[in-house]
Amino acid sequence: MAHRWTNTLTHADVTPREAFLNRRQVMAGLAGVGLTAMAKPAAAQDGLEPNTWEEITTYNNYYEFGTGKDDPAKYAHTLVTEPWSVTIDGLVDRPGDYDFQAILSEMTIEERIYRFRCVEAWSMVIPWNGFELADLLNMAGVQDGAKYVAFETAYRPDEMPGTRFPVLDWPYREGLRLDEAMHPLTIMATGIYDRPIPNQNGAPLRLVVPWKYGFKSIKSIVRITLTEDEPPTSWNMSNPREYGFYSNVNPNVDHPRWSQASEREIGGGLFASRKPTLMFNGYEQEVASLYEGMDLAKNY
Ligand SMILES: Nc1nc2c(c(=O)[nH]1)N[C@H]1C(S)=C(S)[C@@H](COP(=O)(O)O)O[C@H]1N2
Ligand SMILES: [Mo]
Repeated sequence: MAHRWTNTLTHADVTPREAFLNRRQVMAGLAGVGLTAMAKPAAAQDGLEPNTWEEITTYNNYYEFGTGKDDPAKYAHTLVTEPWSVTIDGLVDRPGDYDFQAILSEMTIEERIYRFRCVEAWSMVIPWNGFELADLLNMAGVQDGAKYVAFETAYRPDEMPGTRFPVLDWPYREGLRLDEAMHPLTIMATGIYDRPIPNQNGAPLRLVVPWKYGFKSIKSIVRITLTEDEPPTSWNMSNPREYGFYSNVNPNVDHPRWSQASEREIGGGLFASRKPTLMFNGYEQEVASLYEGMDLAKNY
């Protein structure tokens, strides 16, 4: 899909970001020619300036490879991502082990440029490639009683040096309410800047929920389970007072140890001023209705 356009570029040595920006210009030029194949998902994505490939792939949180921001880029290459399969089980019509390549062949890969806001109050803009989680769940067939979706990251101590330390209760686990999981903004990312997603960013497939704090966007997923009850999640288990199940980005609900009203933009430079954090990370129009009638300070 998107690769075709990238391949029309003639410079061999541009960075992924330059190639990407060039391609977007090409796309803009083609807009009136009837080539409408490019996905145009969230209206909110227009006007966002993506971070560089370098920034996105060297400043990471992936505790299975260490707690330093530069640890994942240094150590995550040891993770073996081929072959890869994802177990989909629980309340589904077609439970089983789904091969990653087989999944890909069924899915439509789109580009989604999303804001990404870590609970630690830094942020980036990332041009993901991926497919809607809803399409994958529908492939497995969600049963009536399902209310939540639980996710698990691979747990391979031999390939993940950070898991030798009890920083979290491994494997890393996350979860969503079913309506959050089925929302069209929720994607499984398989690429960045039209390249396969690097290991440090969660290869070969990771969740991206752009209106929630980054820790909800679980990496290198090996299992997806449809459940009736709210599943246990890693950060909530480790510190329930600081990290709730919902973890929607909210400038009005502070973390017990710091303000969430503003954020530091990665790549903004040492003296850049902090930017105000937006309700639901700027996706309020799209997702606020999911939480109607809920006290967001209690359901943090
Ligand atoms: N398995 C796993 N997934 C994870 C994490 C992790 O440590 N392990 N860190 C989370 C946190 S805190 C953030 S901010 C994002 C970081 O994603 P990035 O490194 O691609 O920016 O991944 C999330 N997913
Ligand atoms: Mo985070």
